[in-house]
Amino acid sequence: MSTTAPVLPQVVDWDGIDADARRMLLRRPTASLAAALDTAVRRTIAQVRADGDGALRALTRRYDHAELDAIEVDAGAFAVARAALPEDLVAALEEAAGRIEAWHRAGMAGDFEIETAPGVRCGRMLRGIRRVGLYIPAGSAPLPSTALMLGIPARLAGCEEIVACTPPRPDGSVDPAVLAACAIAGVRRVFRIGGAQAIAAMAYGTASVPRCDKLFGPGNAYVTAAKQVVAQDADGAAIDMPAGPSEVLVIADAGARADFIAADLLSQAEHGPDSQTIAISDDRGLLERVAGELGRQLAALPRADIAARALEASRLLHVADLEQAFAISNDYAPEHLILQLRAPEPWLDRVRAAGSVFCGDHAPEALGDYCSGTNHVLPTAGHARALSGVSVASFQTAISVQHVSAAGLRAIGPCALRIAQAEGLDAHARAVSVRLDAEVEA
Ligand code: HSO
Ligand code: ZN
Repeated sequence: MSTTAPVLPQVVDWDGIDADARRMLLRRPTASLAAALDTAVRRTIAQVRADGDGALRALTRRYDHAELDAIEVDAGAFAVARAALPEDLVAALEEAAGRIEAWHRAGMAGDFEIETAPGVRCGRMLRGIRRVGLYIPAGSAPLPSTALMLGIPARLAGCEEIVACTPPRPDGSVDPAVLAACAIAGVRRVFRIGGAQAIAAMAYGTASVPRCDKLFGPGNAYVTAAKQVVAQDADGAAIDMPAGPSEVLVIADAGARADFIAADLLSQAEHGPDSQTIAISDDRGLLERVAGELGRQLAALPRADIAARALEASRLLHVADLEQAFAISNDYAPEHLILQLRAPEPWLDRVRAAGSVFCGDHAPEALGDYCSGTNHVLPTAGHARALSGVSVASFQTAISVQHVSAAGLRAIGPCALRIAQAEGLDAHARAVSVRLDAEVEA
């Protein structure tokens, strides 16, 4: 733990500062990739494309200090990992998996077909993306919960091949809880590689690692940069979303508890020094008590060092009323939004942009991180303005399909002819008229 006293956030009066100061207060760490990072990641990707498994072994030696024999985890290792875990942890992972599956299943879209004109039936067929690659972080903290959050919707989507990559420990093994979670989620192929090299392996394939069509999951700056690089390459892979440092924004009324709010901010702050934590309230006294609680609770945390660095960018904003709080939140578009309000439900209509919302005093973000049922892979960095969290749909494509009878062609063909004429696309018009004419002759 660091010896210097942590810098705790001060309460800021939103109405007392101008637009520039407001923008500065809510600015996230630069989303643009540092040039050096980009160069390093491109070099790693090139190395994996050129040397395949050999490059994976060399890079794992360099970055994870592990000597790999087989890159893939042995099929027998899943049962061994599970047996090595405390029973109550296995039970908790299984319990969480049950709720995560129930929620994701309830949200699944379906196929449909309607008759858009007599003799014209148009439908949609959902298909699981054939080969998907999941990244399970294991840097400062292995995250078995992420294996559940990615593996379960992938399985429900009907993906043919689901593979996962996770960095090995120095002895070459994978965290047993991550392996057990993979097994519970239905992910049976796990590779002991991390970082940009894992993303490169899944995007382009090597002798050991199958090439994937879409890559999912959070990761450090290198993983995130690598995902963006492969997503821009037509020969690479699609990605779920640009992942960034985790964020939470709490809106609290005068009846909220300062210790609950501080605990929620700290649960996000302990993820990493660049985590973003904001609390907004119309009660200045409450926010001042939150600042005090942050200092008190921080001291007791094993990861106080990390959390203290994140708190340097924490904001406690005093607003005139809750309307203003929701306006700020919608502009910021937080990954997680916690409403510590006496009556949160009527306010839900005001929420225009957020990854996941937690209603009331009894809904800490940590429940959504693990086991309420919702997904914890969510849009950060303001992307919640236009993107959604991972769901079954993230692992599927929707294929449209149409059936047209001769009567259907007669019914809608003239419409196509008229528009083709306006666009000056004669071959389009002919593709219709040649059939209409054949109908007449027949
Ligand atoms: N809060 C993280 C998810 C997570 N928390 C995993 C604990 N484990 C990003 O939403
Ligand atoms: Zn978390």
